Amino acid sequence: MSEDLLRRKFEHRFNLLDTDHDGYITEADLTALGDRLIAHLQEPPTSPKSRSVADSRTHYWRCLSRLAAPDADGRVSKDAFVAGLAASADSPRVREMVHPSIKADLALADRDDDGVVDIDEFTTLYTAIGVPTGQARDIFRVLDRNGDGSLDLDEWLEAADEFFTATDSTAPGNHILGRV
Ligand SMILES: [Ca+2]
Ligand SMILES: [Ca+2]
Ligand SMILES: [Ca+2]
Repeated sequence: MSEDLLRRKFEHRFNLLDTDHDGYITEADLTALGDRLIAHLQEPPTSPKSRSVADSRTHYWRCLSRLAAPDADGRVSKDAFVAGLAASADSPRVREMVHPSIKADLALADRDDDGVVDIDEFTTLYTAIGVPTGQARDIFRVLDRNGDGSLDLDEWLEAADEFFTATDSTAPGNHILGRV
């Protein structure tokens, strides 16, 4: 059962990263995703926040291509993605891949630069990756574990780590990217 949950989560993650829906993740998918966030939040493309988002996607791709062997055309299939994540779940490699993009996304979403993300800032970011507003608001409430109305970096990283490792169906981080 728990392995089913992990597989469902990894497949869900894959589908959101496969920006052009061709059944493979490529470096271009990750670049496009970063560009979409930057455009949606109307951040100037050359600002430090935008550069961090772009750099974090390059980093994500480099880590992913070590973790989930790309084919000869530089593409990671869904099976390779799921197998690579499953094989790395207990190592720091997934955290190393994911954390920089979360830090960059938090900074990008944090429009008033108070160091945390409120529900409106969160919802704006999430609609950019294709999560409907109502669902984004629900996700925010689950991830805001201390219920102070804002999401700080620790809460966000904890949820991401749970997403990639938790086999407990009640772990809040399971829903960081919407219902799985
Ligand atoms: Ca693709
Ligand atoms: Ca803020
Ligand atoms: Ca909080």
